[in-house]
Amino acid sequence: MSAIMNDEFYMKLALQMAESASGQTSINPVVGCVIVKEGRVVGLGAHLKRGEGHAEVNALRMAGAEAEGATAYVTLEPCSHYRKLTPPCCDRLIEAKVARVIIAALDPNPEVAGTGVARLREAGIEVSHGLLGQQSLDMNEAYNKYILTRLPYVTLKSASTLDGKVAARTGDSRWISGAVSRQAVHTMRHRNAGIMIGIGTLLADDPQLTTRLEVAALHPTRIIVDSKLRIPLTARVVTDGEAPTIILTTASADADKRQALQAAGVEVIDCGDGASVDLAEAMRLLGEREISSILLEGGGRLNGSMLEAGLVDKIALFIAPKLIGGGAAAPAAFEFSGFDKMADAITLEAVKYEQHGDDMAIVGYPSNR
Ligand code: AOF
Ligand code: ZN
Repeated sequence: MSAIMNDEFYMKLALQMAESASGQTSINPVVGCVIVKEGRVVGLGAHLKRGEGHAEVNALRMAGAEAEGATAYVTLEPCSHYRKLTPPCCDRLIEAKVARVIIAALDPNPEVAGTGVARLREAGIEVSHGLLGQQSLDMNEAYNKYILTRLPYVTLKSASTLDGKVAARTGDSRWISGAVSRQAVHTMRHRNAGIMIGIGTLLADDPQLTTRLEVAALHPTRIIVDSKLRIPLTARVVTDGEAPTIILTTASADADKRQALQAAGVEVIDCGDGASVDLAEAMRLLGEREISSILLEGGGRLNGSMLEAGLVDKIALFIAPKLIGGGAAAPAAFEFSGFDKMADAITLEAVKYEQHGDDMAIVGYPSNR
């Protein structure tokens, strides 16, 4: 390993620190900061938890008086807005007499959005932005959407065979993808605020929907789409107490069942008064509860409905090199009425192909999002 020491080297370090906090900052972005003075790193910091110190504050605390005349590498534009208790990071950097600030990405938060850069420049600090900016934006995809819309960022994840099946005709589905893919999926669970499935999948698998990695990790809030409240009170997501559970239903769902679920500690949310859950309304209500990102783990019907409604921001489709067959009896990853012409198909944009053991993941952004 012989990385070249330059601005990019320090920004990469800041990005690495930011990424390590992915999943633990709630609705806030992940941000890293490195302070360098005369060829020595004098301060390192990341934003670790919403409500606690920003990256710059943590790094400046470590640097102390050494920050004077130093260069600060920050993965996101330093904030310029007054918040609950603490002054903006811009003011902190100015007070510390930092000479240069190198920023990866501007903060899309309308309260900041360029004013951080302006404030630093007014104070005579040399400022640049854009260095590895895309990497910073990529690790804050959910934040970038949520801060502007208050809607959760939805990543649809599915694991299917080469012939597009998510189970055999008997319903058996353990396992389609290999161990390496499954660990990648559990990392995705750690990084999302919520995990969502349909009642069909719950009745078939009674899943826990927790994060299971070699190391301890965070569990997302479990979200079940269940228009008629068919969920059994004995379901693991109701009884195990491992993470909060939300059930999305409709105003016409059975009142007794609703009460029993609430008594068991589950939150039941009405999403419209139609025959089935209004998914767009569901996203709005989950956003209100500060669920800023959701990992959607299907089944095919819910995947299809979310996709048709234009509510999916990103797709990660894991494909195992297996063929299971089974025709219409074997469920597929996406079920929706579809289009007459191939030219009308939903396509993935900015597609990436990743290898996970023997499996492949196709990752991209649906064109109708
Ligand atoms: C920074 N450095 O490390 C972070 C920033 O809830 P608060 O008070 O922490 O404010 C959150 C807002 O601050 C967030 O929406 C974003 O604009 C900015 N986040 N800014 O200078 C940081 N985490
Ligand atoms: Zn700040």
